[in-house]
Amino acid sequence: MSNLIYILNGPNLNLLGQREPEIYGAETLADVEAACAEVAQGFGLGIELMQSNHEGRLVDWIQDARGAAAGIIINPGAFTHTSVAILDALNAYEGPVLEVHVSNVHRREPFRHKSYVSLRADGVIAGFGTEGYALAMRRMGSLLA
Ligand code: CA2
Repeated sequence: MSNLIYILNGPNLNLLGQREPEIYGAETLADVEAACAEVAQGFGLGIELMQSNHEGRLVDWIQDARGAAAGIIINPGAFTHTSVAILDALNAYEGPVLEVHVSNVHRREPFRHKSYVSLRADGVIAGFGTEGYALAMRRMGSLLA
């Protein structure tokens, strides 16, 4: 099996560190990538971090993960709350799936309280800022050990 972890990010997360720092913090997706790569290395894992504003692209990457990635960490952005297609793709994936949200979605608008992806996720991190990705990476390492 591959030692690669896919870290998938949905719409607008390319803006991390550039807008709304009071909600999403000052770190960019490149900072997240560096932090996750460091944790992954300690577990003998590698990462591939991807971001798309397009639902179908995310579905394609989840399908690609079958046979190519040992686990998926995903922040689906706003698709968290709407996408049956992403849930279906994750349900067809055999490895561990961890869901990350930078903000505490449960303290925000009611429409953010529902996650389709949580129906499949093995664990969920929300409200730990961008540190949540590295924490999820650590958990992924122990799940795969
Ligand atoms: O808290 C999270 O990580 C979210 O997945 C982020 C989504 C939001 O729709 C979810 O409810 C919770 C939005 C991502 C927007 O990312 C931005 C980052 C910086 C500046 C503006 C938007």
